Amino acid sequence: MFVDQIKIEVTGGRGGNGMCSYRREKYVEFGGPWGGNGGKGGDIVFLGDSGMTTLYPFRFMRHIKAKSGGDGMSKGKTGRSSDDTIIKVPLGTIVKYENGDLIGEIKTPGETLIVARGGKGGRGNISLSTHKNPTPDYAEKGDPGDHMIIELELKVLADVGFIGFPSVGKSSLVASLSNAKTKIADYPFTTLSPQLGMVLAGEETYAIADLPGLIEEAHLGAGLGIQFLKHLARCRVFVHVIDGTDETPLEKYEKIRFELSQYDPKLLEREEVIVINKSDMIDEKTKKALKMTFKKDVLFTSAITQDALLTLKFLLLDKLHQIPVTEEVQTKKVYTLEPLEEDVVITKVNDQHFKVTGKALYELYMRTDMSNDEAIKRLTRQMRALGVDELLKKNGATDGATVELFDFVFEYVER
Ligand SMILES: Nc1nc2c(ncn2[C@@H]2O[C@H](COP(=O)(O)OP(=O)(O)OP(=O)(O)O)[C@@H](O)[C@H]2O)c(=O)[nH]1
Ligand SMILES: [Mg+2]
Repeated sequence: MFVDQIKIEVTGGRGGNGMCSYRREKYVEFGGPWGGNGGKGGDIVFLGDSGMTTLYPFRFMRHIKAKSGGDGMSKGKTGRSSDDTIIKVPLGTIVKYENGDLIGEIKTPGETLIVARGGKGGRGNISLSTHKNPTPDYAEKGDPGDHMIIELELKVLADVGFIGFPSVGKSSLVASLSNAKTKIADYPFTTLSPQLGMVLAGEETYAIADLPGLIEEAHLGAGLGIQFLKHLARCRVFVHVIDGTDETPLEKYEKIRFELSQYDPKLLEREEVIVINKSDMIDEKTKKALKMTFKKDVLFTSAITQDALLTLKFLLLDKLHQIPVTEEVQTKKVYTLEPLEEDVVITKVNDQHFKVTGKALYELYMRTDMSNDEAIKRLTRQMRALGVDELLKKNGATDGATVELFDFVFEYVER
């Protein structure tokens, strides 16, 4: 079993900004606030898809961003809420935060998991009007969506295993078909342990395994032995690679089959594709003779000229479609989640210099249009309500102390 892992950045959609506008109509005597709320930003949602077996497609999407909500409009109209961004993932995908804590796991087809939430829309000045301030001069900005790096992990079983004598070109074929970085050389036993590669065939993916070479009496320990054949146990299809320049290809084929049977006779029943490689080195007459010898379908390939590799790729996909995946028992693991971040956190930089951060403050700050004095005044009131002034005082702040609120700096005023 191999572990396919990938890190990606996700950003939920930003909420739309609230609108600040006033009603001005010919026959309406008193104008009033008229600005609507912003719409919600889209979520990023993972959806379990039984047709996928690898995380390979994620290599092409390093950063997933959901759509922003629409801004609020005049006449009290709410901005449009954004559609969620739905991303298909294979069953068994485990999603974690960067620190390793679990976000969730997708186990069944159609199961969904929100991995980044879109931000709430900001309120327009209609919603913000109160008894005390019936015509607010400001509106809220939309909240930013969740933004983080997440890790996807999938325990991958190879769908296809490449077997054959040493130096027939197994690694060369696997490297040409997939993203595997497997060692290729002209001496036997170049590949010492199974290597996994992900194949992208159209919009689908599957996993292939490059295996070490087998030789006669491998079951008695010759060469690298046969223990690595345990990796073949769950492969749904084998590609049996033969060197086209070999003098005794059929004998070699049967020798490999014998070694397989020594590991487990059931392996002989597995669906297989016979590939005669190094086709660039043999002429038509030899090909005809080889076809006659094998009396079965064979595919001539070349890792050098890439001959028939596309055919092989889709032939394997076709076979995989016909053979169902057997249920894999997932090992359970217990995760602990990090405690939620505090609402207000005060850090003392020096005697009269403080930094204020925290979850609730961050939300308020991001909602505030810092270019609007009225909006800033409101933020100041909200901060007081959260106990920020009190906490600063407790930490020794006196009139004129510097307070950093994210990227905004102000002076502390004692009350
Ligand atoms: N001419 C030609 N040479 C090839 C082809 N495929 C592989 N070779 C060469 O054959 C040699 C062995 O290739 P590998 O891919 O390492 O063979 P392998 O089957 O993985 O060998 P082991 O890992 O030792 O079992 C290398 O020198 C390759 O360049 C082919 O299609 N045509
Ligand atoms: Mg190899």
